[in-house]
Amino acid sequence: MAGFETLAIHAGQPPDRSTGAVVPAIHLSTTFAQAGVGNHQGFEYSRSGNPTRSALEACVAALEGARHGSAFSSGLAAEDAVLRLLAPGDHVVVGDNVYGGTYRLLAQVHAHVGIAFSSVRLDDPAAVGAAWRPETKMLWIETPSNPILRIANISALGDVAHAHGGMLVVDNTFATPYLQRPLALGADVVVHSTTKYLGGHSDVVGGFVATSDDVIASRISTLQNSVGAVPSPFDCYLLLRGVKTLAVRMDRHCANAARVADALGAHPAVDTVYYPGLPTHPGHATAAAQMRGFGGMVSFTVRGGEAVALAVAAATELFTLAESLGAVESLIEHPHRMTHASVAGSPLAVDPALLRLSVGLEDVDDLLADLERALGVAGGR
Ligand code: P1T
Repeated sequence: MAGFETLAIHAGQPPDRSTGAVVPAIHLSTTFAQAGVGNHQGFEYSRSGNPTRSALEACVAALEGARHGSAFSSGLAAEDAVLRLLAPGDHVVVGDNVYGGTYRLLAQVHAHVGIAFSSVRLDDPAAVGAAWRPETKMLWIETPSNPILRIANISALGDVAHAHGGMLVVDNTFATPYLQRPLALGADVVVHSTTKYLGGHSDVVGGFVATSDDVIASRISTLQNSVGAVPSPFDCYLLLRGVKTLAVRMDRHCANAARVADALGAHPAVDTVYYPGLPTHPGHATAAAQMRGFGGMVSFTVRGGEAVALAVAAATELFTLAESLGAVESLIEHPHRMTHASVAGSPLAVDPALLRLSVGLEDVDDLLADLERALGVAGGR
């Protein structure tokens, strides 16, 4: 099988047979001519299937080592499709550190149709087994997790889920398939917010579901067509373009993030640094075993609590204060009030002194200078 970088550039997108174009066309057509009823060239109507989307689906599925992939209009739309695999009365065990929107989808949407959930720390597989109920069908994890970069052992948790007859879903948004391939480690389904590293340029919102299970894949594709949360052809083109450089971007994200994590760890205004590449991180050994690199996300708490955290977030200049992550430009955000506002008061609540960085691809010395200055301005020392 071809290597990752080769697949990222070529999978699902051979040169166009009729024109020789090396870049997939943006097929805007909503419908496709049929020579006779049911006699078509693989496409009928663009919600059900579109050539630009098919190229993206083949490409990202190949990167995840999956037999099937379905693209969605956002990460949450992809998650929603996966949760719709469940029926009223079913139960989900979810990691106790996940994106706020994932919690909101469970608590405010799927709970209302009878899907119960409970959260558990993932670092002890026995505790996850203990949280399993007779009606539990799914274990949902993020690793590294949003926002404090906890690491879960994918293969151990796959074993727990399978021993109970359930499925393991891994949100691979933070790692990307370049750094981690959950299906090869025993996961049943991978979900992505492609808005993040796969797009990589903060200009497209999207989601993805990858699986090698034919039954799950067929159900997801029925949901994709029946519910209709599909990405536009232009969004698919932007994602195909972004994915081509994923490997080189991730290498630099990892290198820059490691430098930032080291600098923060040595800074007197910083309390705790969360980065799985640090040997002191409790998940470091697991991350080193199941990931190719430690990723571009770094979180930290500041001494002085929320007020100092808000001041630092307002004081950085290169790190733009904004939600989202995974693109070329560096971002800073305050999870308690921003991305994780919906988990306030729940067992998933995050520390108000926490700041999250998406370390981008700028000159790392400029990034370090920006943080140093902001931590000083904010009166952290
Ligand atoms: O925003 P959307 O494309 O719908 O993806 C949702 C989502 C799913 N999974 C993870 C791990 C995520 O981080 C997200 C979105 N997260 C942010 C917008 C954020 O700033 O954390």
